[in-house]
Amino acid sequence: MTTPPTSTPSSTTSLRFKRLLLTGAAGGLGRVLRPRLKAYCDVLRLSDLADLGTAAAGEELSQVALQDGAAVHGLLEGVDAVVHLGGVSVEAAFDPILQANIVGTYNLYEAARKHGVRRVLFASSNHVTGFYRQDEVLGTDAAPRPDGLYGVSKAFGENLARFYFDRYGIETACLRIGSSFAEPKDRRMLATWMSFDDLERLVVSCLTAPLVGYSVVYGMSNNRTQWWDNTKARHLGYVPQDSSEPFRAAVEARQAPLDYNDPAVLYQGGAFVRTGPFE
Ligand code: NAI
Ligand code: 15L
Repeated sequence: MTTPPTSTPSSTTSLRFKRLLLTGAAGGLGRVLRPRLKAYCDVLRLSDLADLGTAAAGEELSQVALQDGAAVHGLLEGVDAVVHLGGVSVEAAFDPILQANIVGTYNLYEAARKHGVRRVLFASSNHVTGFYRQDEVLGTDAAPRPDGLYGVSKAFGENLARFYFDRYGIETACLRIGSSFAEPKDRRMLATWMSFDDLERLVVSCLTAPLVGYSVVYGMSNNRTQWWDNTKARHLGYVPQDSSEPFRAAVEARQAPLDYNDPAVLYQGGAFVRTGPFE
C-alpha cells in the first residue's frame, strides 16, 4: 500500500517549471519565497527595484523598476510562470502607486502576452474589499470596496488580469492576501493572518493547479475567526494547515479596549481605512 502524499510545504511536485519569475523578491514575502520556490523550478529569476544580494545556484537576478516597460519586457523573456509580488504594498501617495502598481502591472501583462507566458500569480490584497465590515463574510466574488488608493490599484490589477485572460488566455490567480507575517500582530490579524508555510502552500497550489483561468482566492490560514469564504476557489486546491489560534491569548492580552467609533475596528481593512491622504 502506498502512503498518500501530505500537504507539507517544500514538497516536491511532478510539475516543475523551467524558469519561474518572482518579482518583489527583495521584499518581506519575496525573501520568504525565494528559497522555497527553488524546489519547483530549474531556474528562479528574481527581480526587484532594491538590491537582491548575490545569486545562489539556479538563480538569476535582475534589478528592474516595474514602470520601465522595456526592462520589464526583458524580464519576462524565457519565463514559464510569474509570481508577481513587486510594487507598493501599503497606502501611499498616488504617484508611486501609479508607477509601480498600475503602470508596472500593465507592463508585466503586456510583456507576458508578447512572450507567451501562460500563468501569473498576482499578489492582490484584502484591501480590495477593505471597506466591508468585520461582521460580514465575503465570497471571492464580492464586489470590490477598496479602502484606499492602494486597494484601488490592486482592484485595477485584478481587472487587468481578468481582461488578459478573456482576451489572450493568460491565466491569473489573484491572491487577496490578508496579513502574511511571522505572527499575527493584533486582534484583526487573528482573522486575516496567513502563515509563511500557508503562503507557500497557496502559491504552489496556484502554480500547479491544472486549470486556473481567472481566479480570486483570499490568502489566509485556517483561522477560527474568518471574514472570507474561499469555497469558489476550491478548484485551486489550497488547503491551509496553520491557524492564528495559538497566538490568540497573547494578542488579546496586549490589545487595547476596542473603540467601536474607530473605523479601524469596524472595517476589514483595519487602519488602512483611515490612512492618508498623502501629498
Ligand atoms: P514589500 O513592500 O515588503 O515588498 C514589495 C517589493 O516590491 C519591495 O521589495 C520593493 O522594493 C518592490 N517594489 C516597490 N516598488 C517597485 C517598483 N516600482 N519596481 C520594482 N519593484 C518595486 O511587500 P510584501 O509584504 O513583501 O508584499 C508582497 C506583495 O504582496 C505586495 O504586492 C503586497 O501588496 C502584497 N500583499 C502583502 C501582504 C502581506 O501581508 N505581506 C498582504 C496583502 C498583499
Ligand atoms: C496589505 O496589503 C499589506 O501589504 C500588508 O503590509 C499588511 O498591512 C496587510 O495588507 C494587512 O491588511 O494586514
